[in-house]
Amino acid sequence: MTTMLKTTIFHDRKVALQREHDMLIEQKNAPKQNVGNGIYKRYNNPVVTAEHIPLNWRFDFNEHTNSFFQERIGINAAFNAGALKWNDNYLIVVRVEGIDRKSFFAIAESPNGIDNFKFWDKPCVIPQTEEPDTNVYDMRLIQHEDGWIYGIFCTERKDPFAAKGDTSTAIANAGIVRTKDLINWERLPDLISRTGQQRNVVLHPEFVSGKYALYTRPQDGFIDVGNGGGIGLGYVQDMTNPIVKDEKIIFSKQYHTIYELKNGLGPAPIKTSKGWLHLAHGVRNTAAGLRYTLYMFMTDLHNITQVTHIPAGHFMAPEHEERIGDVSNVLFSNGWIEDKDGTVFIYYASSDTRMHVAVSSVEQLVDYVVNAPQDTFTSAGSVQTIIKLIDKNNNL
Ligand code: M1P
Repeated sequence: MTTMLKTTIFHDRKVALQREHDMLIEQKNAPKQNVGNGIYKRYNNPVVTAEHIPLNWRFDFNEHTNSFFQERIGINAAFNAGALKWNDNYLIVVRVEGIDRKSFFAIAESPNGIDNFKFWDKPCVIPQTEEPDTNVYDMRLIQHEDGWIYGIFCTERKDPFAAKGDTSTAIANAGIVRTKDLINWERLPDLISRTGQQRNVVLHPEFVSGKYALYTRPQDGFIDVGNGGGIGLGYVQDMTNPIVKDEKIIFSKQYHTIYELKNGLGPAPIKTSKGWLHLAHGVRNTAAGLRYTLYMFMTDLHNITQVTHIPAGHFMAPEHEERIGDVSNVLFSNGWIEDKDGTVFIYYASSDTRMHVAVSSVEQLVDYVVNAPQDTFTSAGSVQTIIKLIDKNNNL
């Protein structure tokens, strides 16, 4: 191929890709046109996908070393993001997964929370502990009343006791970083708890009796939670020496529910006058594999171990294109933002592939959590719940 032809390819591809990328980032998002359930509004477009990753993270822009303007570093997915309002903008710390299977964190920022998410210049550099992480993912960002912003994420390493030839068994634990500027991250020791593994660990935003309160998800194995599981709560005296004490399960997995197999907390809870609003995911097994849906519950304002309200079933389940991806039939959320006016931006990922937003308000969410009926755990009970509503409506 002649040098001139190569130059044409390089320039044509570069211009076309840049145009395509700009159009994607600048695309306006709008709420779905259906009437919906009155609890939240989904939006038409995903807010962040693998294609949103800046071109200069993926392409070598030097014509001499990349004459075909080929993609040098592939990105597989952008999902499971923590979220935070920052200088009037909406930030999500995205789990970006390369085609090499390694996940890392990168911050994307939007002026309105629903579109125009642009990644910061570079991915986050997370310092290592003495035992380096093999893979990191699912960061929860928590603005704690102690003045720090904490990032609690899953750190995954190969199981040192895996049998010879077993190249997949891993151990999951909670890694902890803190920052004041979201650029410089201080790595603290990994969580020390009594259980074998931990994932979905979240810091409560306020002190509880002078201690840090951590929501946990103890598990026996890497995928299976085993006999334990559930959403736990334990206390840490000092985040620089994070030993969880008095870990107790406050929300167990339960037979014949959407959290039958396992569950885990999503973002840090939102404080309301009625109690703490929680968003979590529940997992059940089906003939088609695991199904992850989102559900909500509320805990007492003064006793955060006390679950006060649990609407039956899921709050959000994967629908339409959300159902398909790398790990299909999964919705997962570890980030939401409450605005001063009470608007709540719920950032959720579908099928371990892309990020979406749904918009609600504290008032709508509290109304839902407090007034939607609880699970009766039997079909006959569900029928009675429906008949009660029909009768109530008939008596109007
Ligand atoms: O693949 C679905 C999810 O599986 C895990 O969540 P959990 O520990 O609750 O089963 C995590 O790996 C999560 O990142 C992933 O989205």
